[in-house]
Amino acid sequence: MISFNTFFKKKNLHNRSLLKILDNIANGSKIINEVLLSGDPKNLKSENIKNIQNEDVQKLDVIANNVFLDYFKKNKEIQGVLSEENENIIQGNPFGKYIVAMDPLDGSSNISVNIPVGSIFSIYEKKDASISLCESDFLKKGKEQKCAVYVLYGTSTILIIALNDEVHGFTLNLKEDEYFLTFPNIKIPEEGNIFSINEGNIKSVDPEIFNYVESCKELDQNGKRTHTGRFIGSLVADFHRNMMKGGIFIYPKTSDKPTGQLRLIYECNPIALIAKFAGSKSSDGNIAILEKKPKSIHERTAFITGSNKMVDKLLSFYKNE
Ligand code: AFP
Repeated sequence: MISFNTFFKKKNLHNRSLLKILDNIANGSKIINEVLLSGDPKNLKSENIKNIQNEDVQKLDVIANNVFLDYFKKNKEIQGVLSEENENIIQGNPFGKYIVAMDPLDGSSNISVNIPVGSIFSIYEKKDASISLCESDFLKKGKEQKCAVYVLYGTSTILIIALNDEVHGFTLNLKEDEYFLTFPNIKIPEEGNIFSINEGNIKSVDPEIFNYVESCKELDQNGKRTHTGRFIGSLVADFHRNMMKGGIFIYPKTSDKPTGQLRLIYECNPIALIAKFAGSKSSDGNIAILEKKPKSIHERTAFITGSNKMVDKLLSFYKNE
């Protein structure tokens, strides 16, 4: 078995600065995994609660945020962090070569019902490390990302990395307390039969999305279904299943969320980079996700990604209007 660190040595990845960040993410995720598996009932809450001393007990997204921030703040390679949990950017080492955007615990409303959650990371080079960090450093197109990572805390804990045009998956071995390469060189199947959308929103989405979803429900000549619908409500879990099996993930603009629900910089961009390096594409229905220039750090966007042929078919509905 090839361990996480051995893998990068074999790949001749001598970028020690980046390796340190990947190591932080791997180590942080081991702690989150332990907390999730600890069986402590207070960790199963989706909201902040009081303990018996009437003290505030942090909900898990805050715990996850603190775990990763603790690592990143000590890492001299990192000049700053943008997190879903913090309104403002967090300054790191003024001379750090990288900046990191993260959703430390995505899908956290699912924790109380024992459904998989994830952590998502987007890593950029800080072009001029000597110029002090500001919000605009995070307002970059997703195609400029150096590396993207997610961790999925599911039936096992896996870490997926997109780097140098490749995507690789590692599974956490609890006995060894180490990630090992289990899914080398992941490619998204060109075609799939899974569609993932929150159908509670279907009456307020673009007609193109509505029509595409209707097309997924068409039966074949034998009256059998052509597609299957799956929506967990944890982006990482929904995307991961579709990446491995073939499918499309859609979170469009809705009446509740007129600009979409998902965050561009630390949710959609890293997933879109992983999709790209795994051979596929992502769009908001109009423009490629990786080409979008964010205007604000917590910006939301509509998001479509998955198997090439499914994404192309959906986008063809927009072109035909
Ligand atoms: P939470 O982290 O607040 O649970 O949100 C999860 C999420 O951002 C993403 O993981 C899901 O795909 C999406 O929201 C689900 O949103 P809906 O509940 O509106 O379907």
